[in-house]
Amino acid sequence: EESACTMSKNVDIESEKGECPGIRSLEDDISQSNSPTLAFPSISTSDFKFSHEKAAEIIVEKVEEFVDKLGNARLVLVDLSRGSKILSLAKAKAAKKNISSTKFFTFVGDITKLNSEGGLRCNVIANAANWRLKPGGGGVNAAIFSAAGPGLEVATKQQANSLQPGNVVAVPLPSTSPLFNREGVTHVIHVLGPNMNPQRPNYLRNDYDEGCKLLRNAYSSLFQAFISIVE
Ligand code: AR6
Repeated sequence: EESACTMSKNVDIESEKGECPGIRSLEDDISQSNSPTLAFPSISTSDFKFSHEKAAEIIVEKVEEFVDKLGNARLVLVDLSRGSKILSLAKAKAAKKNISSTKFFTFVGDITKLNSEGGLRCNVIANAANWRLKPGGGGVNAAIFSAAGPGLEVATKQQANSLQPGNVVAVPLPSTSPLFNREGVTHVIHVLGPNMNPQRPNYLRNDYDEGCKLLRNAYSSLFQAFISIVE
């Protein structure tokens, strides 16, 4: 018979493995909670080549700023691999600031399969979008548009045709979308982050004063949009 230990979910929070024979673990509480939850990828740190260190600092600064406005809602930073540098940086910085791990935690998994594969229900997910709000292009944007089906592009178009760096647009998902049905996602919030990749539009030429300002704006707008959806 499989023990609770081997069945534990891949929650990237401080694990309570030592208490594994217990009936409920912190991991179970977090996965099974019905609290409104925003899952978000680290904006700009892959294709857009933004500094991981600076991005982690800004993520945790913004989480700290919004944590008291969340009510019973939660913020979850997601990335694909256990070795994710951005997850470990953010986790360490959040711990230093004593941010409650029930309000903010990191999670390893595909943001389009959090419920079905990770057992983590998130009613809102954020997308690291491109300025045209178009499907494809790789990264989390391609994954979200593909998993959501064509309904996301249609619903996005009804809200906006393009996005400026630092801005977001919240899109209600049609109930026919597989992301809605399978994963329980009701909204996708597109975020356009600052770009440090010379091959992409709005290249900031390593101007981190401007870049950090835009990334702060992006997370403020994202967390505010999430709060507006759930309150
Ligand atoms: N689930 C969770 N996290 C993911 C997934 C996934 N399925 N896929 C990637 N990540 P990126 P950016 C993480 O490159 O840097 C696109 O082409 C990834 O490891 O998706 O803001 C758009 O069209 C990283 O931590 O976004 C834009 O043109 C984070 O998501 C451009 O890339 C963001 O990586 C945006 O670049």
